[in-house]
Amino acid sequence: MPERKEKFYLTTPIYYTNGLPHIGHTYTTVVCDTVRRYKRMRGYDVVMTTGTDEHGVNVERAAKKAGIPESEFVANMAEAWRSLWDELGIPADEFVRTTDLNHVRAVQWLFKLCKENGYVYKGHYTGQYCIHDNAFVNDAKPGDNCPDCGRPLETLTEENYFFKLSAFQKPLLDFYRKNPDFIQPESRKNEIVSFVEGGLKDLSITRTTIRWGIPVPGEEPHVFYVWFDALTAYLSAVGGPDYEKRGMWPADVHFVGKDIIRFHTVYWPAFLMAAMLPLPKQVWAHGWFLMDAAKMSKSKGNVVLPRPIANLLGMDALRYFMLREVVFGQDGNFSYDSLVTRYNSDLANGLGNLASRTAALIEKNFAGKVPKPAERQPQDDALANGAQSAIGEVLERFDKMEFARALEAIWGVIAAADKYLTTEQPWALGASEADQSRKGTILWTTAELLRIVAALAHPVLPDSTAKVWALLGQTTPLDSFELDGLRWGQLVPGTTLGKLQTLFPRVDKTEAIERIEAMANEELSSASAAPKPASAPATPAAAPAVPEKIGIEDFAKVEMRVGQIKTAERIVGADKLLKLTVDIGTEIRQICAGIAQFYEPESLIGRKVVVVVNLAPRKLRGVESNGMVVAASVGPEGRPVLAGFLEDVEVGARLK
Ligand code: ME8
Repeated sequence: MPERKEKFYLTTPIYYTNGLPHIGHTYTTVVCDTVRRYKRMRGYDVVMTTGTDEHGVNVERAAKKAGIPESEFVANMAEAWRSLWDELGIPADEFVRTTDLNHVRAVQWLFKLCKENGYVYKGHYTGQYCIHDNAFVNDAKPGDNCPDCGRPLETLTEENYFFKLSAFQKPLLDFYRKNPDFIQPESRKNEIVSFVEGGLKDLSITRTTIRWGIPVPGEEPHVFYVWFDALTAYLSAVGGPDYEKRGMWPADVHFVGKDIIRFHTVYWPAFLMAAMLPLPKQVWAHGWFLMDAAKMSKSKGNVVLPRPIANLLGMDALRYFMLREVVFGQDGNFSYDSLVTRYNSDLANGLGNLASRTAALIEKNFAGKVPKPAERQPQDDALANGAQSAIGEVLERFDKMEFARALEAIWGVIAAADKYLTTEQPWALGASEADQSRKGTILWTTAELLRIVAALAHPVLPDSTAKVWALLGQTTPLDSFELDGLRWGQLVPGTTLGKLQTLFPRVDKTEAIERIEAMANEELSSASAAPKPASAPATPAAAPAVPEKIGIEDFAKVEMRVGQIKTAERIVGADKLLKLTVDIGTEIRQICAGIAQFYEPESLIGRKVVVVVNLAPRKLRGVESNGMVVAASVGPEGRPVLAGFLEDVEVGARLK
């Protein structure tokens, strides 16, 4: 049996759906994709997860504003995120939506484990609440106004489930000590360690004032609150309760921005410890891309969109810029000016020019076939040695997530080759045998160097390096090429070159910036004009839109009575339906109800329910149903919860 490759599981954050992706989100996803490609080239079995965080009050509000049900709103947004990642060539292997049923089950399972192990209890949460927006405002003080609508806040107390985060201070500190690489970069680790040393308060993990969330089983109206729900997505993407079968958990690295490091390095390991599940190996928190020293945000109107840049300069240019310009872990400034400057200098004049010069010279002098190197001179060896030692350095830099340094080393090799060509001047050599042979050595050397550059830079520049690879007549796919086998000297003389294509056409800076900005403005204005992304498919609504108003006479047409369930049984071949007999005071009715997945038949006997008694009879799966038992449809999965009464009521009483 072939040995199983070593696994590597990495994730981006699970992004919020109340906005569309900008280059900040693109940055994390590009980093993750780069590491995925790199690890694949090092022989790992890699899975990358991204996804959308779709619950909470912000989504409730955004959906309301768009005039569509939440389920439809998030389906459209998730589709917009997913299709943008596809378009940009950075799709995840697993795209998890927090409204996916698998995820809902995983969150409920994690909660159950934490509760069984004694780390969850019921308590009360008091906070500043906006009646108008139906939401608590974090960090507000009594007397504050709502930051969203400006109305006065009220102090409100609600029942919540709490997670005993306070019990994890010591276990977390021990864990950080035993796993010194868990939090990266080092500077962030110190910050987290002092935060935890300062003491941890228990954490409210459910809400009763939010409707759009994952229900806490048997505890409605409790729904899970933000982080307990979202963080679990990393686990639900690779099997949830069945994670052992897939063999990917624990994650090898979670890539996040510094804004959410605390949730990933304090809450998340604590939840997992409480559930006695394996902990992720590393959390890497990078810095922010800033615009004029401010964090990008839609409300500030300073967002940069990835699509216009990718359309004009190519996605490789954006990837290169993001990873080269900023030291990974630190903040960096984004400007179109430096983007286009780097594009022209490093890509058009650097890699692009070296590839086209080399290919054109081989084409002209050796009929498009890689020449054979002859006797080497010291300058050839110097170039070869430089490229060979760059291999080791670049791999080490990638291993440490030092992307800018890795690229610097690769571009150092490119610059050396440029210099070499300029000094050796193969174009000035004549047609004599000695000159031809020297020319062959020079051009083989630069072509071999290009092959090494293409392989090393592939994780960052997947499209253009694949073109260089094909240009050099290499037939094995570059993305499965094993970097461990990369050595100087493997380019086979006589290999036929592929077709020369311009990799990075030079652009005029002012014109390029104008065009990118014009495309971005167009995209931003069409996104704000149409809340639904054009490409998104319509999805069935789980929650109804606000219905038209009706008069009392219409309501009076519906006759509802108190009924009592006498018998309940499953229907063969219909796994959602139960066949009930219900006493409605005047008679016993047979009624089918779509509640089989959530109620055990025995538990229903004797229960008093609300029955619509004047519905026309109909057949469900061949069984006659004469009436309807009323239930609420709860949460994203539309879980039925039977309506009932707190006081004892007489069977047959009419509801008015
Ligand atoms: O926080 N520069 O989602 P989110 C760099 N749903 N990276 C940036 C950035 C910027 N200017 N802006 C955003 C959430 N990012 C939660 C996460 S995870 C279980 C739940 C990136 O849509 C960066 O990775 O607000 C940051 O942490 C993330 O987007 C925040 O994404």
